[in-house]
Parts: sequence; structure tokens; C-alpha cells
Amino acid sequence: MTQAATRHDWTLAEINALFDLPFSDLVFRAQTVHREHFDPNKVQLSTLLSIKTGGCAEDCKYCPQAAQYDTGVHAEKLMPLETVLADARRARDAGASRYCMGAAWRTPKDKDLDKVIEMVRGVRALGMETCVTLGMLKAEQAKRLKDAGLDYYNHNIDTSEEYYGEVITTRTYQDRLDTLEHVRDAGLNVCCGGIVGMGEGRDDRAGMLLTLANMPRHPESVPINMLVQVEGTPFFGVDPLDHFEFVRTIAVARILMPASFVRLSAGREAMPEGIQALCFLAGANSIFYGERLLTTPNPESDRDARLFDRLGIAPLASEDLAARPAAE
Ligand code: SAM
Ligand code: DTB
Ligand code: SF4
Repeated sequence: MTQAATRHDWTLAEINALFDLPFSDLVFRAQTVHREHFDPNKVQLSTLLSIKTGGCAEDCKYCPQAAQYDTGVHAEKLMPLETVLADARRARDAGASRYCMGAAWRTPKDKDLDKVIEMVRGVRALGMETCVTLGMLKAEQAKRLKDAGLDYYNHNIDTSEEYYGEVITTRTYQDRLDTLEHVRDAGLNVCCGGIVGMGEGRDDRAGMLLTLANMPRHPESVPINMLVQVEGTPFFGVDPLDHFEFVRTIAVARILMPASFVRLSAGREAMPEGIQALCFLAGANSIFYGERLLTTPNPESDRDARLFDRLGIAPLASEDLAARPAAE
């Protein structure tokens, strides 16, 4: 089968036209693209740990960790190295190939970065891929992480440039793009996606994917999160997004970024398994695996293992990942 060239010049009208396709046509097209680039029955597993929880100075309206919202999440200190490594070992033994460490920081202080670097080294030594998400990074901080052997940096654009001001006011869209450029320039793999179900319109979902797909190189990993509504956050109580619209978002991401891992990310706890199966059919090939995301629940690992069995899906091993060409 001949592969269409990977594009970086999508227009909003083209992306909206994909969203407007009949559901079956869209999913068929996404699955066809998916099969040109990936084994359709393999899914990559990442386990998350919040290494520094709560007390964050930013005002992201979806986030239970922002200090200014009363959500019951309290500020904690950075976790000790040994606690992190013990958790990573458990995740590896349960089958995760990548370990992602998240911190509720606007940006890391250099002395905190030293400690995170020790964590990255320790997790790598366990034979896992590493990912961290620490907020905004300066160029030299990104380089230090790369030198320490970090594989991926997660930093999301979250939504479209147009809707962004409705979601966060304490840092700009451009701030996020600057961090992503530093991460890319340092030679790290980029993990970048966003959240849907925050009251945005379809145009915003299309606009978010447009920003991602027209980056000079596609992010290697594209997490699509369904908003987890947490009481006390400003977005608690917004109209939930139709599940089929979520599947459409996954399918369009797959078509636009054919060689990237598209992650069915937050929101699976409240998502019927049939919808999750549709997401895999639409080209999602990565999940967060383990009972907890950062502060909110995720499906139990044995429930996911059973779902994979029923669908004939196998977890992707670290060796399979190492053998893959990079995203384009
Ligand atoms: N503080 C860092 C930052 O914001 O870049 C790193 C951690 S932050 C929690 C990582 C990402 O988690 C956010 O960019 C957002 O996309 C996602 N996220 C946070 N709260 C969420 C929620 N309630 N539902 C879905 N995704 C969420
Ligand atoms: C991403 O895109 N989603 C993850 C990860 N990157 C860091 C975080 C989801 C957080 C969901 C809310 C919580 O558990 O606090
Ligand atoms: Fe802080 Fe990150 Fe939550 Fe925003 S998403 S409030 S930056 S922890």
C-alpha cells in the first residue's frame, strides 16, 4: 500500500471537513492510515506518577492542582527518590514501557530539576522509557534533561489558540510554544496534545489539532484528554462532550499525524469500554495504565488487561518502540 506523504500544511477548512464526515467514513479512513504506520493490535502503556502534587500558581480552569481552587488536593513536597523508583518498578513489572512523572509547577527551579534528573536516571536504569512534565522550560533546562537521558517531555497546548484565554490566563499560548521549541531543539521527543470537553466548540478541537499537525515536526506522542471534571475547578459542571465527538477527535488526530502515537489519555474511568474500543479502532495506540492519573482515578490495571484480552490487543514492548522510525 502506498503511503500518503506526511503533511504540515493543513487548513482549518480541511480539518473541519474531516470532522464533518459520516462517523463510519471517518473511522474507516483513520483506521486505514493507522494500518499504514502501525500494528493496529499493539498499544503502548505509560504509567503516571505525580511526583509533586498541588499548590500550583497557575489558574488552568480544568486543574485540581491549582492552589486557588478548593478541590481537596493539598500542596505536597517533591517525593523522595526511593518512593518514585519503587513505584516505577511496580509499573514496569505490571507491563508499562514508559514512566511519566508530573509536577504541579509553573516552571521548575534549578535545584528541583537536579532532583528530577536523579529520578530520570533511576527510572532509565530500570529499563523503562522516561517522560516528565514540569511546566515551562528554558532552553538550558531542556538540554540538561536531554543530557540526563530523558526520552520525552510532555507539555500540552491544551486547546485552540482562540479558546485558550477561556482556559488559562497566567501564561500564554506562545509561552507554551516556546517551551515546546526548547524541548525540540534539545533533541527530546515531544509529547503534546490537549483536552476536550471544556465547553469548546468543534472549531476549537479542529484548531488545536491544526496547531499540532502544522508543527515543523509532529509530536511523537499526542495525548488527547477528555476533561476529568473535578469539583471546585471552574470547569466542574460544563456540558460533557458526546463520546462520539471524542472518538472523532482521536480519528482526526490519527489522520493528521499518521506516524505519531495518539494517546487515549485522561477520562477513561468515565468512558464505556465500547467507546474505548472505538478509540482504538479510530487509531488511538497508547494509554495511561495504572489506577491513578495524577490526582484522579484511572481504570484498574487488571480491568484494562481484561479489556485488551477481549479486543486481542497486546501491550507494545520497549524494544518495539526503540525499533520504530521517529514521527515526521
Ligand atoms: N504543571 C505542568 C503543566 O501544566 O504543564 C505539568 C502537569 S499538568 C497536570 C499536565 C496536563 O494534564 C495539563 O496540561 C492538562 O492537559 C492535563 N490535565 C490536567 N488536569 C486535567 C483534567 N482535569 N482533565 C484532563 N486533563 C487534565
Ligand atoms: C496528559 O496529557 N495527561 C496527563 C499527563 N499528560 C500528565 C495528566 C492527566 C491529569 C488528569 C487529572 C489528574 O489526575 O489530576
Ligand atoms: Fe499547574 Fe499544570 Fe495544573 Fe496548570 S495544569 S494548574 S500548570 S499543575
